[in-house]
Amino acid sequence: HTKANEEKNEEPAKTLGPCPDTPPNLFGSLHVEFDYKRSWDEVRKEVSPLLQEGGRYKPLDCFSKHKVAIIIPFRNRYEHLKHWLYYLHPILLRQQLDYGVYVINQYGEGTFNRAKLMNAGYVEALKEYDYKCFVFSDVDLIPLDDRNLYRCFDNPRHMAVAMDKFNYELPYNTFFGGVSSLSKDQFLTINGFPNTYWGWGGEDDDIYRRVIFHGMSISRPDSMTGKYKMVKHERDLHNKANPLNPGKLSKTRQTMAEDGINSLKYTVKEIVKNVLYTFINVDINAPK
Ligand code: UDH
Repeated sequence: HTKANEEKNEEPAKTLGPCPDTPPNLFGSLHVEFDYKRSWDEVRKEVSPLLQEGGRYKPLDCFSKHKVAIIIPFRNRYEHLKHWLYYLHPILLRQQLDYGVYVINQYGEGTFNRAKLMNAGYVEALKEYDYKCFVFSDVDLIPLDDRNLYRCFDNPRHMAVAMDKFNYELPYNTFFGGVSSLSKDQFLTINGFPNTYWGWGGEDDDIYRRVIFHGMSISRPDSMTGKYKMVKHERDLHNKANPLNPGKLSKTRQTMAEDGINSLKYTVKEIVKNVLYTFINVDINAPK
């Protein structure tokens, strides 16, 4: 009880104890369905009372050591985003994270580039807060178990290990697609993600190789905890499978040092915050 506090007539500052390592109020397996078309108002009503502007949250009753930015590469998938926000915010709250949700929108109609958008998201999130951990998530993937923790581990983590569309199995052993987490240090160690994978395919395998080539291994939840449900969809416009991408993988060992966060170029067109997320529209110089 300090004199300064007395003069301002304030309570003595209380320091919060650390949140428990295992969040105490998790549900376990979850029911998820995409048939119901809920309105944005419903989503906000359900999840926003506890959030701060920009889709930010930190626990009020304990100190969270997990400062996590969730990065979603995005263009024109608002129905999926609505499902994502409706299901994920309550999960992230229960996991007692100090987190923010960043929707990184690719400006214009050019060829999509998932990995470059995730690089831009990393840079932009760090301008806002001292995040130590980055979860990179496709907009259409919802975890079916809240014990799948959206935090970082001793090694880069592949989280979407059992997706419904792959029969709840890894499609192949080195798969690193869908949802993953890397600490700031791990991300910088691999020079971030490649910027040069335009269109669909290959970038997730390049990231996997970067991790292995830097002497790290992949951490994963078990196949029960790591279940995901994907919102079914057709291939988007301007994101065709690029036949040039697979061939680039044989060169990752050479290219990773100069193609990554150290060569990233983009411009921010706008940043818009609402209660559910921070929307960052970026021009990544996409080819037509
Ligand atoms: N994304 C967008 N907008 C796009 C393209 C991609 O938001 O126009 C984002 C989104 O977060 C998506 C992620 O990039 O979840 C990955 O893209 P994807 O969903 O196209 O990749 P996926 O491998 O599907 O999941 C490929 C098309 C499958 C077509 C199957 C038809 N039966």
